[in-house]
Amino acid sequence: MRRTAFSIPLLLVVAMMGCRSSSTNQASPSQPATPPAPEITKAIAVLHPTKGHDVHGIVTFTRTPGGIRVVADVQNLEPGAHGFHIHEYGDCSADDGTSAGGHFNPTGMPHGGRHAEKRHVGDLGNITADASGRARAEFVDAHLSFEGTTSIIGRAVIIHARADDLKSQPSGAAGPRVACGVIGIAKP
Ligand SMILES: [Cu+2]
Ligand SMILES: [Zn+2]
Repeated sequence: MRRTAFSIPLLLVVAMMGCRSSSTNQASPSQPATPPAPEITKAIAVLHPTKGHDVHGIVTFTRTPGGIRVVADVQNLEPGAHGFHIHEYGDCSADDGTSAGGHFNPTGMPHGGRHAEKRHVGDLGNITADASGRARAEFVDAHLSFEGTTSIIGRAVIIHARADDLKSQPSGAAGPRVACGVIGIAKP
């Protein structure tokens, strides 16, 4: 009698401990600590002038099936072509914009035009300002992305004083930087 009364609760405790430890073991590898990041569908860079310039603009980046659609609207430029690139660092703190570093080049390629076989990911060619100093451009680029090593999020858009010749190394001889804007995540 006494022996039976003692052994039943003991068995229950052992069984419960077994349950608890096995459920803990199953939970930790299958459940991530944080939920997955939502997919980014749109990004934006608000361009501010570097010291001594008055260039302003907005560049939006939108995910499409064929790549990232780039829409640029820039004002107060000298009429003509201006180098238009994504630079490595999203840092526009320097007066001359040099804090943004060189062209964004995660694939180790030479500088080129937007349609060149070999180019920096950040090589978007030129935008051309009309007589009023306004430049507008729209195109889809398959080299840009919002994730992985070629992600442009957190990098910078730079507009140059002169045209990118699409061949000079390492940056197309486009001259000083007249505007800079950090690429951030936008509301879809
Ligand atoms: Cu540049
Ligand atoms: Zn380049």
